[in-house]
Amino acid sequence: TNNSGSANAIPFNPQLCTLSRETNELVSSFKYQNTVIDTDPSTGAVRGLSPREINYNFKVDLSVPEKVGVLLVGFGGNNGSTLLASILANRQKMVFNNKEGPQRANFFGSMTQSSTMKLGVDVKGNDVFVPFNSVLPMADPTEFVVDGWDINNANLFEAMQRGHVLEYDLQMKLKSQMENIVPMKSVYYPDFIALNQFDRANNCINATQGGEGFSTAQKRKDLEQIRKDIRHFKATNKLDKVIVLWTANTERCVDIIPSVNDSADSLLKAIEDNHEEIAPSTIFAAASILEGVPYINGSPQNTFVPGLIDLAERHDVLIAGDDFKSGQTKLKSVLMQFLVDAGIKPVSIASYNHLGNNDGKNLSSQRQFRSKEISKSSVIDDCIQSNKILYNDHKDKSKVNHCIVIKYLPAVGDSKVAMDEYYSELMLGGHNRISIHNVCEDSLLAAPLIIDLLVMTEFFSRIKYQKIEDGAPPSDKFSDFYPILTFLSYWLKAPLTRKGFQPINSLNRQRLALENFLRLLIGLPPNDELRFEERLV
Ligand code: NAI
Ligand code: DG6
Repeated sequence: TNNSGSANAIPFNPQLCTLSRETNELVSSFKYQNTVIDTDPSTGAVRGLSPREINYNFKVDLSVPEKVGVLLVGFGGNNGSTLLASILANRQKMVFNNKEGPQRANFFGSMTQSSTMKLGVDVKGNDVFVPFNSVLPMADPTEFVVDGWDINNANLFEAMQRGHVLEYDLQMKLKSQMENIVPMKSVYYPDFIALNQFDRANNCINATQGGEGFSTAQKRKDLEQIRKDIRHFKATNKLDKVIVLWTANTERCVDIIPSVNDSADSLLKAIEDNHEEIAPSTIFAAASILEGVPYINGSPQNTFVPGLIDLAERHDVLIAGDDFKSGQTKLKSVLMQFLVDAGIKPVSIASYNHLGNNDGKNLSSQRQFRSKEISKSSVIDDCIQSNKILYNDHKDKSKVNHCIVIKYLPAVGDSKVAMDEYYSELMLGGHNRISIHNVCEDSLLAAPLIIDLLVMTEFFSRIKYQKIEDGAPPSDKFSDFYPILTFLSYWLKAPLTRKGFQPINSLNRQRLALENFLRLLIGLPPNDELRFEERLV
């Protein structure tokens, strides 16, 4: 009863799981239990409870594909070049020097590579933790085949140097491998990213002849070229799977217009018609979906308009977004939950950032900043909605005054400074002020998180489920996950969510869902922290 045949794999619970040696698939049974609450619509008072149980079978393909390909949009940016450098450095177990002496390559900051989760207790009742990625077989990111597109033609060594993220000695050790890699030509429609990026655009498939301008009149052709790039990448590298991830500049949001981007058909027609609300990110997302390749949006723009979601549903392709949740917002999604769950009432949160990298330069433009402001603001919504004692409609006190400021200060480079003040109401009119000052290389937070998004997307693409209806005969028909992969919300600021459902932003709730899902796949019950070994005699 070993889940992959490898030496360090965790055993599974044979009472709830069956391993097929023939197909190398693990099937687990799980009774999903929830409670349906009947509330009074006018007062919110609970009128009744009905426990609900649904039986599911989950099937995990335990064979990790040998070759997983990753295509980054914005490959030559700080995140893109840092990601490639981290994969190469870890693949070769590099040791490099900084002012503190020799440093070993690692993936600190990656939940899948560097965190553990509680599996159970030992015979004495003490907790036992195991590496997160040891519970079931997951792809090894050091084996990812990485390529991508950029509107700028700098090679990846130049891109890494330009980013000022990595230590000089590491850059030199990676030079010979990175200087031969040049991003593929990309799609540039100037209206979507800041005007201050214009000079960077020298590697574009839609450059006009002579090279001084950019055509926005051949969007269907641009789409076909990106589709061709994906197919070519897959074929030439003999890849089993490919994932596309947007880590290019933040775009302005698009307008959602009936008959333009509100359905899959209208969106495809709008591409054909070169509609002005078709952004480069729309082209990349549509190309990926049409090629059956998962697409992750690491930036805040609303790429996933209803038409794209419809397209993903139609082609049954995994999508996730929006905007990596790396530093300030990740902390906010913990602190907000801590305060509200403690019964303390945050009344204002002021979040300031200054940074000097190209991301900051792009965000110094109002329309691109607005995309970021929206995603950074939404992260407190679920906490506010969860507590009607603190946040109700009386005296217009249902909201937190929440402001987001981002300033571009070239001198600080990639070392982003984030300052936050949480001002909260305590009992009997008292107040509490928490101030946070957080400085680090932004891309050293983002790259490990990109690794996690890729590893988990590949993992979820190997899982299928079936719902067991009462009295129905056994069936071998299993379904894929619903395309919007909300299990990835842990890594995303403004989680894209299925229509009709509210996003979960609180980090601990997001992590709990991931841990419990891994547990049920090996036949273990959800982690409840009841600790009766200790608490009951
Ligand atoms: P960057 O500015 O260094 O890199 C972006 C790259 O995208 C540039 O090389 C640019 O030439 C390229 N680009 C722009 N438009 C493109 C297009 N249409 N096709 C292909 N390439 C294009 O930015 P960085 O720091 O790497 O961040 C990337 C994105 O990730 C930004 O949108 C940022 O807001 C987002 N993000 C970053 C986080 C972090 O912690 N670093 C966290 C959350 C989101
Ligand atoms: C400044 O806010 C620039 C942004 O791109 C952020 O650095 C990025 O979105 C990360 O934000 P956070 O809030 O997760 O640290």
